[in-house]
Amino acid sequence: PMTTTDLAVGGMTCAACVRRVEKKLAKLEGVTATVNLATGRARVSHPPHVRPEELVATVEQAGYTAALPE
Ligand code: 9UX
Repeated sequence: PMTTTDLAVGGMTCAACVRRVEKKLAKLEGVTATVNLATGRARVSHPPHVRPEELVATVEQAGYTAALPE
């Protein structure tokens, strides 16, 4: 059973940014992500043991900002 977490991602300005974020998240075991450039949101499917804070840190390591939306 997967968990879905949405992230607010900042600093993306083009389609290549979107792919960078998606690919960085997909390096985590069992994680897939779809990023919406227009809304600045990433919808992430992941195993329950992958914590949202790890997803945030991963996006930040790709050079973008990330936060858990209100
Ligand atoms: Mo194009 Mo997105 O240079 O950083 S990849 S703006």
